[in-house]
Order: sequence, then C-alpha cells, then structure tokens
Amino acid sequence: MSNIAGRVREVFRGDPRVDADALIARLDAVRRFLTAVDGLLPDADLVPAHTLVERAGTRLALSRDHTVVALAGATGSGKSSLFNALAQLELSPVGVRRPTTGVTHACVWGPLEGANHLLDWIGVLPRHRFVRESALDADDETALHGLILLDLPDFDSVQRSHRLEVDRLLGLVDQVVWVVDPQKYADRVIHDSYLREFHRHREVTLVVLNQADRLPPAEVPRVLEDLRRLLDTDGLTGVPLLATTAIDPAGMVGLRNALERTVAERQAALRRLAGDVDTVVAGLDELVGSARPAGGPDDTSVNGLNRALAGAAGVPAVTEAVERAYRHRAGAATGWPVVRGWRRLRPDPLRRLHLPGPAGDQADPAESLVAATSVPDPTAAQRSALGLAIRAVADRAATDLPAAWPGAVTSAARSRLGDLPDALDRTIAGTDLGLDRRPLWWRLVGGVQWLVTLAAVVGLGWLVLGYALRALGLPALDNPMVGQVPLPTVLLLGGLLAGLLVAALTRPVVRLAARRARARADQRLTARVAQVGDEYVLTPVRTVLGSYAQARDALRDAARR
Ligand SMILES: Nc1nc2c(ncn2[C@@H]2O[C@H](COP(=O)(O)OP(=O)(O)O)[C@@H](O)[C@H]2O)c(=O)[nH]1
Ligand SMILES: [Mg+2]
Repeated sequence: MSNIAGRVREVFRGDPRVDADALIARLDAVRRFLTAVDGLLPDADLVPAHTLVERAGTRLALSRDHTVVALAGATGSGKSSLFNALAQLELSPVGVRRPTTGVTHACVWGPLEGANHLLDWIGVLPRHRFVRESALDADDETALHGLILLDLPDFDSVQRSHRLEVDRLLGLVDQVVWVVDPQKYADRVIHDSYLREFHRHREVTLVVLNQADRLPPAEVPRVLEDLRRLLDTDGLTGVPLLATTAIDPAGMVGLRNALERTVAERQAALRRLAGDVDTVVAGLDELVGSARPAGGPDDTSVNGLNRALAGAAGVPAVTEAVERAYRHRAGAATGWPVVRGWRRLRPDPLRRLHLPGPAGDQADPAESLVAATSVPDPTAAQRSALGLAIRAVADRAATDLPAAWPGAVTSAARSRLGDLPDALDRTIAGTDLGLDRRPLWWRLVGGVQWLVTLAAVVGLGWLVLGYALRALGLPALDNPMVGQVPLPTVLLLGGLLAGLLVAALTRPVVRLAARRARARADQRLTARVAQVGDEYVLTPVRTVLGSYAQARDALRDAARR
C-alpha cells in the first residue's frame, strides 16, 4: 500500500480534489435551476442539464470504488493492443477471444461486485466483460484493483452506429485515455470533434502517443512537443501526455503508473461529474446571465396598466353615472316636493348600468356574483390600449433579462388576459360607490322644503276659505296682517318663494357634492381595478421574475467549485 502511495505522490499532478458532498450540492443546485425554469425556458436548452442530473445521480449511486477508464482513438491507433497488453489477455485463461472492433469490451481488475452494476449501466454486455484474476498475479495487479478498462470502438469508424456508441460511452466513463499514433496524431477529427470538447474535463483526460517504437528514438520528443502544442490549442493545457509501445511491456510502464494513480485517488468519477457540471453551467450561463433580477414591474408601467384597465373596465362611464345619480338622488331628496315625485319616476342612472341603485334598492347579491353589469364593453381602442399596457409592463420588467426570458415574462403577463373582462366586471359590480348613505343635509333641506310648502298650502287654504266665506255672505275671517299684507298671502307667496329660493341655493351645492362623489367613486374603482391588475397581470410577472432570481442563484451555486 505504501508502495502505491509513493507512486501516487510521484506522479500527482496537483489537480484539486473534488469533495463528494460539494459535488452533490452542485448537482442539487442544477436540479433547483431546472425546477425554477420549468415551463419557462425552451426544453431543448435544458436537455444537457436534465441528462447530467440523471446520469450523475446514477453514477454516484453505483460503485465509487471503481474507476471506469476508456481507451478512445482512431482506427489502428492501438487501443485494442493497449487493452490486451494491460489486461494480459493473451496470458489469461479466459482471454482467448480477442476483442473485435465495433463492440465495447471491458476488463475488470479486482472483485466483480459493484463492477457488474456499473457495466450494466454503461451497457457492456456480460459476454464482453473480462476479469483480471488477481490470484494469478500475486500482488502485481493489486495496484489496479478497482479499474474497469474499456476498449471503445473506433471513433472514426465508417459505421455510424460505432461512432454513436463511442459518443454515448464518452458521456458515461470516468476517465478517457486518448490513444493517438505517430501518423494520425494531428488529424483534425480527433482534435476538433473530440479533444476540444473535453477541455472542461482536463482532470480526467490523458493522452498517449502509442506506437512510439515506430519513431526513431530521437524523434519521439519532437512529436510529443508538437502534440503538446496541439493539445494546448484544444484547451487541454497540462493534461498528462505519454509515449507508449503496446508491443513492449517496458513501453507500458508510464500508462500503467498513471492508471494506478487514477485508481488509488478514487477521484476520477467525481472529477468527471464536476467537469460535466462545469460544462452544463457554462451552457446555461447565457440563459441566465449576470443581470440582477428586477424586483418587479416598475411604477410607470404599472400606472399605465392601471389607466388602461380602468378604461377597459368602463370606470369613466361608471363615475359619470355616479355623478348623475348623485344629482338625481339629491334632487329627489331635496327638491321642491311638488316635483319630487315626478323626478322619482325617472330611472336612476346607476340602475341603468345594473349597479347598486339608491339605498335599500341593492342589486340582488346573486346577480353580482355573475357580474352582469351593463357597463359598456371595452372598445377596440381600449382593448388594444390594454394589450399595449400589458406588453409595456412585461417589456419593462424584462429589460435586463437575457434573451430567453422576455418571452416568458410576456406570456406570464398575458396568461390571464382571457379572465380579465369578467374579473373587472365583477370588481366594478362589487365596489361600494359611496352612494348608499343619504347625507343628513339632504334630509334637512328636504324638511325645510316640506315646511315652506306646508306654509304655502296653509296660506292657500286660508285664502280659499276666506274667499268662500265671502262669497256665501258669511262673516269674513279676521286676517292678521304682516305689515300691509295679510298673513295667508304672506304664507302662500312666502312659502312658494322660499321653496324656489331653497331649490336655487341647493342646486350649486348638489353639483359640487356630485363632483366630489364622482371623484370618490373614481378613487375607489381605480384602486379596485388596480388590485385586479395586480392579481391577473403583475403577480404572474412577479412569479416569473422570482423564478429568474431563483434560477440565477441556483446556477451560481452550481458554478461554485
Ligand atoms: N509497432 C507497434 N505496433 C502497434 C502498436 N500498437 C498497436 N500496433 C499495431 O497496430 C495495429 C492496430 O492495432 P489495434 O490495437 O487493433 O488498434 P485499434 O484499432 O486502435 O484497436 C495492429 O496491427 C497492432 O499490432 C505499437 O505500440 N507498436
Ligand atoms: Mg480495436
């Protein structure tokens, strides 16, 4: 064991260790991100994240004592030769079958328990699994216990199915050993399509220049240098690069040591997944960006929305009716009693809108539930103004958000558009317009009007009686005089004049009070309509902004190594 530790120190590259709990926390953060953006962002953009979460969950649940290392490369680079040499299949009693191209073969060092579950998941058929029996080698192979080596099909195979199989496996294994040979090490395909893609997996990438024996010994360093330069361009600066010779055990020592170190560290699986998280986070970054999430829709656009809602809800029509209804009702209460009855016959302006009529004449409560006001439907102009105002709310709220979000915010703002007309109508019907109470001064003025009318009627009766008595030759009434004028005449004329005067004086007061009643109703209706806007437009927008903030925080947590 001390032997292994010594070798591990010797070849240790200084890659940071990945803490399993920290990795699990990062994966949880990716999961939180996915929950936050569910239904808001296009599913296609989220496929890599979903794949990662599922894959990582499974890999971590399977054996962490095993390290799955794949030999990947172009046809003829020597993958199978390296595989056989490491597995010593020629010597193994079960190793009579030589791996064939196109099928992935696996060799397991040490106990099979756990390895089989891993290989089931990776999809290597049992008949393509070999076991390195440690009993045969005494202690020689113990340093590789826990290694599962895969010989992948050629990634440049003419068969599409082989290439797909390679891509699938490269997504699952813990570490990849890229095998290149002196002829093809600079081929574009391996660099552009594969190595470059692994630049976030530097810690689990190893490159071997196989068939080094085919080069003149003096050439090897030059080729390695050239390959190193290419790897730097691929973003793989610092990955271990070794020369190997599969046909000579001495040419395998470096690779063997590297594999022993990988197995001893038990870090490859975690590092691979950490690299996957890095890749996924980098891919999602532009979906969330670094913009600070807006707190909510801004005041200007909300005011615009409230105005448009009030227009569409018919608030101006209702408040105008309130003013007229006030005058109507005040007139009926304070007018000259002779014409009051006639006024009452005229319909109340609010009742015409099916809104609560005069006190004691409330609309049927059941009626207000179905919200059947007769407030005129919004005009096309009002409807489009409302549409624009909702758009403006969404646009302003999404100003700083990355391109993927404004669409989601707009959809949220419009999500309940269909329910708005009914909600507004119900709200208008349910708003106390402030006309229920009959003001005291109406009753006072009304009382005065009755008194002066009574005086006029008494005066008239008195005069008529006096006239009748005189006509019948009966003794005349003794009319008290007020100055030069008889009292009945004073009563009649004074009563009539006082009635007209009170009516004339009351009219401007009623007009003023009607305007105030209108303003009051306007305030109440606007406030209630704003509540509807809040519930039906702003809340859904805020929910999306909240999701954005959650997604952003989650992605930050996921990015934290
Ligand atoms: N001289 C020499 N030949 C090798 C070496 N590795 C593989 N070969 C030969 O290269 C050919 C292709 O090897 P193979 O392992 O089948 O490559 P694969 O297609 O990557 O699996 C075979 O004829 C091997 O014998 C090596 O290190 N040195
Ligand atoms: Mg092969």
